[in-house]
Amino acid sequence: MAAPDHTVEAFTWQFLHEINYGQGVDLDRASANDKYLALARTVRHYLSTRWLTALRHQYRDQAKTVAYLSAEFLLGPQLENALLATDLEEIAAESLRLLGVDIDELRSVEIEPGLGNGGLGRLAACFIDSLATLNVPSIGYGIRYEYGIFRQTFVDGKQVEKPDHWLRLGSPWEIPHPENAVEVSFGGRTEAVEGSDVARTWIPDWHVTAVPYNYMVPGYRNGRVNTLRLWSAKAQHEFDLAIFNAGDYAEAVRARTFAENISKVLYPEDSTPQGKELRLQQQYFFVAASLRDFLETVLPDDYDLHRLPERITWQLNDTHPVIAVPELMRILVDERGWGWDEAWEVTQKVFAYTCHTLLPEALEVWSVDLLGRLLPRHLEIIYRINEGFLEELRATYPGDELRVRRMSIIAEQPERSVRMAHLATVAGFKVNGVAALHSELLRDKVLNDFAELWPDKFTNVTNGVTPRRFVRLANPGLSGLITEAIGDGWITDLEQLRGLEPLADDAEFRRRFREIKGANKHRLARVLAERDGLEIAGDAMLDAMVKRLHEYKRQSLKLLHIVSLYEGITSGRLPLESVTPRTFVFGAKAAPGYVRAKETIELINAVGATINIDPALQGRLKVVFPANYNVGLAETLIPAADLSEQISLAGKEASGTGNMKFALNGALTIGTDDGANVEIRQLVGDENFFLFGMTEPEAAELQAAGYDPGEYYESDPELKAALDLLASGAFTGGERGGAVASIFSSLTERDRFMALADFRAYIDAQERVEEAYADHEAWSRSAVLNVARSGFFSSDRSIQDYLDRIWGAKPVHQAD
Ligand code: 26Q
Repeated sequence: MAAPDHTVEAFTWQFLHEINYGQGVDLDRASANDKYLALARTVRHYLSTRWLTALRHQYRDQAKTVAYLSAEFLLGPQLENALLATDLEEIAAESLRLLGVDIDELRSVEIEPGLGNGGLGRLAACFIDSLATLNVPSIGYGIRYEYGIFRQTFVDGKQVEKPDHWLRLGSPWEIPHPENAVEVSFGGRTEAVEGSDVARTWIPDWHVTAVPYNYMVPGYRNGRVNTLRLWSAKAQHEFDLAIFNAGDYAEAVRARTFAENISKVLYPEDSTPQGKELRLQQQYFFVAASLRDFLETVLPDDYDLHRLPERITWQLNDTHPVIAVPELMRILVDERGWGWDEAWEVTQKVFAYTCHTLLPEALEVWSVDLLGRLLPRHLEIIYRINEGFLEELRATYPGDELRVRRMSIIAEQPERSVRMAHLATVAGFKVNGVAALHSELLRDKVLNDFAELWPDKFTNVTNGVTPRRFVRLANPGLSGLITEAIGDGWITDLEQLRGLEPLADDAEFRRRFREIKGANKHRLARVLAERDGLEIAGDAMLDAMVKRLHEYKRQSLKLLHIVSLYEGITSGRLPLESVTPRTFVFGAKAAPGYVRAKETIELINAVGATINIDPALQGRLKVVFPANYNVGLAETLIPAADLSEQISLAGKEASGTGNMKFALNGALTIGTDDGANVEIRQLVGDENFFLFGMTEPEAAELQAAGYDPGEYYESDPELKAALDLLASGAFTGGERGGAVASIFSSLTERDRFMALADFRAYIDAQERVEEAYADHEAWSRSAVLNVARSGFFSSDRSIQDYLDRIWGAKPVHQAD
């Protein structure tokens, strides 16, 4: 079937068809949601033919496929991206205008799928966009959480979480395929198989059905539509029926709920995983379903699995899907009757592992107890893999039992458990970090023993972001200006932004750049007024810190800067006129159980509430913290920013990707030498970046020598004044306990992230910012150069690096 024509008439016909027959209403009685769903389905029609072609090719061709296994895909709003990819923006606008439908109203109806926590999930979404745009045969596999990341609200300035029932009005972007459902099993025991010393029979004691929901992933105007397949858990009919027949109705319903709980909700922690059983169920659930799907649905029936490495790489997005390793071994050894060595050889050639952290507490570990109860056969296989691995280690390092213990997949302390990062590193044919510094630290610190053993296994792929969503869609003004100057090739070849460099010296270009920035600020002001009832000035410097709330990211250091400015002005140390008018914007969700993070939010809101109404400031400083920062808000906020805050303690932020989005939209970065900041600074140049703070080796040294925050507190009068003002209850109506006392003592007593040690350098850097900002022309020159020199941070480049260094897959330009 052919797609509808790219004409206003064909589009309109399709849209009205969807209104009448899809939604079953007349246009003049249609609700905004009716119209939104009809519009979405209309766009879907244009993609379907291409999608079917891609699916057919995937089955027929022998091309190598990349399967991106990720527990999170933080997709964000879909409508605009689909319109952009299909080149239907103008046609849709004209069609709806003629019909008298307000397209902006429809946009505001869309509820974004928030199926991720932050960086890692959003990266997965950028990567599938780039894979499609680069024409790489690929599938994303993940979980269709019924509830995504919680909706954040503030009550008296404190975070209160609300469930994100994003599917309540239905999603037009997914297509369920119950006929392709697969069974996933859990629990039970294992038994010896007669005549085999490696295979065992797993006799599980409960099962769930995994139902795939397909999402279209359109490439940018290249006719390719890839698939994102998200799994939803459904109770097996027989399961409850048996209990039901036994007469226990309540138990039958409970059992159904139990099974369907698996895909119910996204875990809102993005570090310090809690080792919860349900989380492990989720991991095995989506991985087992995905492997089976690929082996049985995507591959031809008679496919010789010895040749699997020619057909697939399973990319493990962090350790969350690493249970795929023993699962593949189980399929080959137990189900297909392969020998151990032959199965291990193939297994070691199909998995590659991306690590996204440096924090030891973020490395996943599962207690043997729990794993053995839920997946007894997998635990046996992990033990067996470890046996072979330790044998190899003892042969390589005779007598070095300390090393063997350090490297073992099984930890003995504090309880016997499986180290998922070790399993991933042993099984993966490649291990990569997500920025140059991060990969170095992985190699030299976190996974150093492994890098010594297998130096060639380790590599770097610096993260990137999709220019379609984060420049072209988010910043139409800047996109237009760029295209006018250098054509529109940059949208798929971001290095072309280099062509803007000479225009940094062109006064007229800079003027237009500033005009766009100003318009973006006014757009943000409108959105914040409507969305959050917040008021910001349209012309102040916009200083943004948006990211998950975590101590290592140091939102509290940003807060100290604000308090210090306020203290300076109110004490007379800083003349009011000398302070640049600024709007500080925060966006951050705290994990619901992370008390200190929640206290930091409370304090930011308290400081904001005080500063925003203090007449002594005459409106020069403003602090806003819109609740529920998400992809949609990011798209309005980032293009409006002048200053991007990337102030983590050096050696803690693996990469950061928000930093890239800001630079690409012409914000200057104030940042530490951490994660991808390092590469941003190298590319944009020191003159166009505000670097401050300890380097990673300096931070490590200070940590080792014994960091004493008291020293900084006592020796820097401005720091002391700011902290004392905070502690005095000046922002909390005289209240000195609670969040105030807690954050004060966490900063001044023992702070793993040494915020006070970088305070002075940070304040000095902020003074350099103010000076630089005062010269509008020089500032906009720097901003333009940030744009021109950030083309490297396209996720297209990241994916090309994965193709070259890890996957060995190639783009396939498909004919119909
Ligand atoms: C694991 C087990 C149980 C529950 C939750 C989790 C879990 C979930 C999400 C652990 C970690 C995450 C997310 C981590 C993350 O987003 N890391 C970020 O990844 C980005 C993309 O590579 C980097 O840019 C950031 O530096 C890194 O912090």
